[in-house]
Amino acid sequence: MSARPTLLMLVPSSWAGLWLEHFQKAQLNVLVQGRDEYRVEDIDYVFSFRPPHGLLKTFPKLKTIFSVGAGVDAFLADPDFPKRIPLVRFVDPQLSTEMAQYVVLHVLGQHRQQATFEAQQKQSRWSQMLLPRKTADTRIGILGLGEIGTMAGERLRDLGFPVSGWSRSRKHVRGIESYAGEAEFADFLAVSDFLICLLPLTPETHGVLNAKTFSRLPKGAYLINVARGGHLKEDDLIPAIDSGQLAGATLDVFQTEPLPETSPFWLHPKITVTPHVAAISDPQIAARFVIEGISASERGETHPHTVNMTRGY
Ligand code: NDP
Ligand code: OXD
Repeated sequence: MSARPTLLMLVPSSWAGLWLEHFQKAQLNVLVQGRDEYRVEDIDYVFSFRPPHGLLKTFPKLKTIFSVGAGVDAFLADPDFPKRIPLVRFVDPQLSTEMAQYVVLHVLGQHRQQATFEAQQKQSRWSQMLLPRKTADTRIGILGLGEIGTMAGERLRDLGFPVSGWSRSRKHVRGIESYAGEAEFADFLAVSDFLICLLPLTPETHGVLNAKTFSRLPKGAYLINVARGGHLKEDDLIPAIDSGQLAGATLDVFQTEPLPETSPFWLHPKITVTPHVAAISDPQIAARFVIEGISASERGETHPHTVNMTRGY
């Protein structure tokens, strides 16, 4: 029996090749689900994104589970998820930077009416009549002021937007107004001309983007959902846009992914769809994160990004 810990990669087979080379120098036995034979009792660590339900509970000696992504809802949706095993989520400044870029891109695109100018260009039309709303009057509301929400808020703050954030606990971030808990939710929505969802998906946040939430926003607010499809009550979105309560939406995540061809979101003129690409975990960085996490676990340390099973994030 080898003294090296054994790591099982539980990812789609098309992904495995992207990751394997980054584990080559690590003192680990690395196995790939679907490619390698193994005994369940030999698996010490797993890293995965959307593991098949029921599988993780079959490894009797598992020490830690690593999530390839920042969001861990797909793990906790498994009714048999072994909650006694530490689940470590991926936290990475590069991932947060790319998420913040996505948010800034879509806020600025809407704020500066880019779609209208592109349409005018197609008609060879020169019109300077579309002045943007004042930046200082365009209020940004970020649902979830965690690793990613804070960075996105800071970037928008630095561009001159007034920024607020809603979280469970009170935050103290320079230039960002903090709203905390259910009691302050309505006040937060009332000052959000852009509503940007960066919450984890938990039973408490499921469906938070719904008709009632939209009705509490200033008329003509713009929605960006970059967190999880389960946050949005999809049937409530188009009526809110068509009534003018929302000016439109940018969606990177959906209840069903890939987004079905029949979804009305694809062709709605005021909805921008991207295929869950706001940020993609970098295999080299994530492999290093897992290797260092395994070393810490072998030393008996608790990882700082261990998911709190009671909160679900
Ligand atoms: P964090 O855990 O760092 O932040 C979560 C934030 O949400 C915290 O501020 C937390 O409050 C707040 N929150 C959680 N539950 C509630 C609640 N019930 N009421 C109020 N506030 C709540 O997460 P990250 O910033 O790292 O990631 C956020 C999400 O972004 C991920 O879960 C994932 O779903 C999504 N994501 C999407 C990607 C994409 O490509 N589209 C890529 C990466 C992430 P508090 O601080 O008080 O605990
Ligand atoms: C993540 C994601 O959670 O890519 O990191 O969605």
